[in-house]
Amino acid sequence: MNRFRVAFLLLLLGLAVGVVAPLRAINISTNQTYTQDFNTLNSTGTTNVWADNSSNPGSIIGWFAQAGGTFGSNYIANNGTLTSGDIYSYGALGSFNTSTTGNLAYGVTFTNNGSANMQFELISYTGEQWRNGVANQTLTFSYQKSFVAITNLTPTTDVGWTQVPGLTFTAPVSGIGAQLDGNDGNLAGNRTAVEFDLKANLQLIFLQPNETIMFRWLDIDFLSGTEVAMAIDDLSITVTVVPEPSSALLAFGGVGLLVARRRRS
Ligand SMILES: [Ca+2]
Ligand SMILES: [Ca+2]
Ligand SMILES: [Ca+2]
Repeated sequence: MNRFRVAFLLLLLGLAVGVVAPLRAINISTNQTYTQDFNTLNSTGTTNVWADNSSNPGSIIGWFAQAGGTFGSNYIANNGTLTSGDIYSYGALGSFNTSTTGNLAYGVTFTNNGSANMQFELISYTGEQWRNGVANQTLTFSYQKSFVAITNLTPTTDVGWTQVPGLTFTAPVSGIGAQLDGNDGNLAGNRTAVEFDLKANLQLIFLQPNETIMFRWLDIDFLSGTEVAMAIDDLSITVTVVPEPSSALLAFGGVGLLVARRRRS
């Protein structure tokens, strides 16, 4: 049996027992800015099928949405007037908690499929509020890294997640009086530009070759009050290859070598 046939059989065996690495969604290996405007989410309907990390129409590759309770794997396209607990499309990716859904979370994964370390430098998005409620409700931003695929947003816990407070969105409007009509989250007073320069703040997030990261937005089920509907839109994530420190050292060493040679000559 030649080597190729052995390799092929091993691949088949791997597929059969599920040991071949699962699909990892968004690969990064070069300097790039990932953007997402969520405009491919369905804009009508209350039973739109949500599939994690899927290219199905109405879902988005690399994106996950999960509930601490249940949301039925459907999402609702709406303008803030509905109060069913669910994942929502407001032209943005959002959520509204009830006791049935419990906490809701959504997030996006990236995998470093290159040979160099990568660093996340800048993350920005627009936080939109599509329904009013009690004050100070947030979409809490955090991340988790692993050398195996991350598919679980674990909406009921912060264990294993590292928060980046500068990227948490706090709903800008409070006041239950306006509750009945919903908000237009695209209006200036109902949205907040959230941006955090990880590089300038010396909080670069590194990703080693073959390592995966999940960025998570968590919407807590606010048990003792009236829920706010929040969403994220116009996300931008800038990632670059970590500069090789050795190249600077090599250049320095080269200069040293040159000096030594000149002295000798
Ligand atoms: Ca949008
Ligand atoms: Ca929007
Ligand atoms: Ca909430």
